[in-house]
Amino acid sequence: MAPNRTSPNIIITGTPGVGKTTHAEMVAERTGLKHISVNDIVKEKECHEGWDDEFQSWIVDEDKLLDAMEEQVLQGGCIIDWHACDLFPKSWIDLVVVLRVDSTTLYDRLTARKYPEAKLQENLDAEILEVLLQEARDAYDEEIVVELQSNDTEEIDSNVDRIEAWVKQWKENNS
Ligand code: DAT
Repeated sequence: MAPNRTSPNIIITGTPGVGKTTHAEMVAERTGLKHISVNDIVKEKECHEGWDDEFQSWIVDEDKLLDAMEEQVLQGGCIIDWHACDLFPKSWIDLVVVLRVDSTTLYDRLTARKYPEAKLQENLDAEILEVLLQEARDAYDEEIVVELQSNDTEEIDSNVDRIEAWVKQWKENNS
């Protein structure tokens, strides 16, 4: 089924600290697609039911969030940067990139961010148990879900090259 858009929508997902924002910004710069930071939308458009103090994060109102994003995403050309993916309708999404990282590296990144203990542990467990990868595989067709490693800057470069090439191919196939 051909989507009604001339530029693809990509989700870049994974456990916090895995490198989503870093990748999304670089892919946006290379491809001209727009980086959509879902965290910023949740905050700015108040798509939440308050703040969870223990986990230091917003309690997201998913319906409100989807309403806030729909118009822009349906136009295509969005790189959606978030630590969850299964709320987005399948018809919105052309590629799901799940970034992965070794747990010791993730521990260092989240410690540097001064995550509280409960949140640090929850996220390390989620990465080890491949929660986001499973969520992506359960929610989307397997051929659009790609798992990429994000342990060092060389991997960032090769991931960004790969996503850029995919965008180019998608545009050729859908022009
Ligand atoms: P996220 O958006 O998934 O929370 P981020 O892009 O903010 O992650 O990255 C968290 C920190 O880790 C940031 O200081 C950049 C660094 N980082 C991310 N991916 C990396 C990689 N593949 N190699 C080296 N550093 C990386």
